[in-house]
Amino acid sequence: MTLWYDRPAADWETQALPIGNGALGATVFGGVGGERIQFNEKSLWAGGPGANGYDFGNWTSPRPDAIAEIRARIDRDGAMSPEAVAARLGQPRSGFGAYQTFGDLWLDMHDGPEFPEGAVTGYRRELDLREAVARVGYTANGVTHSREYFASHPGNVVVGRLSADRGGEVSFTLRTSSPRDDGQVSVSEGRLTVRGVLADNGMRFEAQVQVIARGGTRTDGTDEITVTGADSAVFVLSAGTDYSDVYPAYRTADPHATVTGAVDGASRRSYEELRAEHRADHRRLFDRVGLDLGQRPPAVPTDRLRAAYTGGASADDRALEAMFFAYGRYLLIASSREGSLPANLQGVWNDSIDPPWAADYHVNINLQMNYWLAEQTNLAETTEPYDRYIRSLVAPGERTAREMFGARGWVVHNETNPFGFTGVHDWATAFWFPEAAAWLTLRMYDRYRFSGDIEYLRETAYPVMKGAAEFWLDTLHTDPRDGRLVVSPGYSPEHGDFTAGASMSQQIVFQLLTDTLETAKTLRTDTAFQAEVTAALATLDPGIRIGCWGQLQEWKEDLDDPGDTHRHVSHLFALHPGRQIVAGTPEAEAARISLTARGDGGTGWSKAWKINFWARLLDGDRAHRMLVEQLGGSTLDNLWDTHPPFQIDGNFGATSGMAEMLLQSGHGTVHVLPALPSAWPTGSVTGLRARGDVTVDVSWRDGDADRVTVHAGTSGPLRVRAAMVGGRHHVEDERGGIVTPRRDGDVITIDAEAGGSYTIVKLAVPRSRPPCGLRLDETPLP
Ligand code: FUC
Repeated sequence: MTLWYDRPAADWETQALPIGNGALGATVFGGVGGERIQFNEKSLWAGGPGANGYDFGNWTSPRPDAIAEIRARIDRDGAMSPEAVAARLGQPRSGFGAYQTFGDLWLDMHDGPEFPEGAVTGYRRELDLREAVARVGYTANGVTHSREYFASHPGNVVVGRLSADRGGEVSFTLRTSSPRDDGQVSVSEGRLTVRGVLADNGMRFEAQVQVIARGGTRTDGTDEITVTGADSAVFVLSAGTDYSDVYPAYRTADPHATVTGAVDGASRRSYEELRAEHRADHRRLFDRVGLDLGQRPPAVPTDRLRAAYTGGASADDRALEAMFFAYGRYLLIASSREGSLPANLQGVWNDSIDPPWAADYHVNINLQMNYWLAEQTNLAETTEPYDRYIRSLVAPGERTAREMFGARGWVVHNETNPFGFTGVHDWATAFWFPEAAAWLTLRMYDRYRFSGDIEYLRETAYPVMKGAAEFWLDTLHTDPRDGRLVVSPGYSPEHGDFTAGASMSQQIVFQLLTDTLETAKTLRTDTAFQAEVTAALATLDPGIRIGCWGQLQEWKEDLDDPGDTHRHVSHLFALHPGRQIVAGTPEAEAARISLTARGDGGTGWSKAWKINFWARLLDGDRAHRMLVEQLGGSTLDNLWDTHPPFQIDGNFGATSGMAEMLLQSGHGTVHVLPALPSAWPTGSVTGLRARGDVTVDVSWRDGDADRVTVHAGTSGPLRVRAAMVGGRHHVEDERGGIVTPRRDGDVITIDAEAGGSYTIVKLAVPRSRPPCGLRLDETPLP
């Protein structure tokens, strides 16, 4: 579980190695003559309050009838071009801002040779996923140098240590730089401080780095710190801003005290202590899941492993796949921890002041995809920033709902920022997606389905879901063609014309109203509201239609072009992440036809989504083929997903897809190995989570499970589907007692007790024996 390379990174995007603790991120280059550590703090954003012209994307001039007019025109003409709609409903985007790099930390090595020209041997740069540590090691002039870096969540610091196998050999100068040049640098007592204000929006920021040398001398310069002849040296970095996620000001206290506290606290402790605490914190999450696909530690560096990858039968190919799966989990832990913003388009890593798509929160697929893996791969804690962020969108989103739509509830459109941008702009094919709020809340209900946590459902999920549902109760439109309730104007993400009742719009609203109604019933609350939702559901168009070439229609009209390979496959929302379409039904067959026509190409996230789709269609080999496409064509040397450029959703979506191949649980049954590809004949996985508060361990051989353990978190009937269940098997509890489940084909139902573990063991088919009383050699000849 280690990415490794035999040379330093020359390029940030494709080669630098990421560490992070949710709020802080850093990328390590591992140069020999000089180290570069680019770093981030996730709230350092231009834009928002204080930025020129920012008004949350709300219309700057009132347009009382604009949406009604567009609706009427769509009713009359059937469709409208995105450009025509944007001209009426859009407006130039101002003050949206962009995620900012904090800067770079440079360690200029004294007299260190350059690589590869200098006499350097044994160079290795690595990222150990299990320890969450990046390391650099090499030998130069007879001295072996080692560096280690990690980002501690408990300490809120990035920590680095430089050491050598001979005393007095650690000598370097530490300095910082930033592409903005808006920070004032000062140095005192081995601490370098960068402090400033973003010109764009007045946001205050501060970073501090404390340098602690063991042996040798430390010299403070005006804007740098020099260590000479030390045995080893440690630096501790923390950073912060005065951002707060509270509408409308989005500002809190100056970051100085928090940053000082974090650096003081960590500086008082030993490196070993900090590292042990970090290790325990990371492994508490990371170690919950283990995947064995028959891999062995590869003998070649990770860039060559990836270049040689074909998805064939080699142990190296399995190693890359297992590493990629683990990397998705690693990246989520590193970019989404309690107390900070959720993972953005680049997680937490960004080296630019003008990153692609502002490294923002796109909510027509991307932010949602970032969290698909969280529950399944046993990282529920990483969703705290997501929940908090979605809740923070409600206040600005209520204003947008009221002002633009005259509706209750809350709304957000195609993409947003940390400052409650819930309105619109005017890029014709990517500005209108009011379904985003609904889609975002569905993950919260799903969290309840995984955990069964009713407190969470009541306090956190339901209020947000209810607001999203109220918005649609007020905004749905009666289609004059058939009297059904539809979303209008509606836009299937980034594709085609504006119409009424696009499939994805309908499917999302259907799922939202269904989940919200179920929740209100579960919580026994809001009877009048329940009646309103029930009435809407009775006339809502569910958005699932089979078209003239057998495809699932993307629009209410049968408009799909079989030659269209657009990257968004929005109309299959009901298959994944939705749950209206179930494998084996005519609608699933139509989804398969659509998916086949769309092809195996697309951007990184598009391929990742397709892994999930094929897994839900229970086609393991096709899912695996998409994984091959992803690793072969949309993955960089540092195993970051590339859209292109680098965009992290594809990492998270692919890990989710691999989990969906191994375990599904959408329909009241824990389905074990639902889409196992022939490329993974033998293996095991531990710790995956299923809905219904179940944790699952499976081992398989020759393409079939031979041992499945389900750990029940709550009492009640637990349905398990597995091919092995159709053959000879028995079920035992954690004490080895035999359990007698109810059987129905390849499904068994166990009456589980909370805390109980039940293991289904495949039994060998008995070989035919000679008749009783005869010894083998006496067997009569035929
Ligand atoms: C969506 C996609 C694009 C890109 C952007 C960040 O709008 O359609 O491909 O991923 O998000």
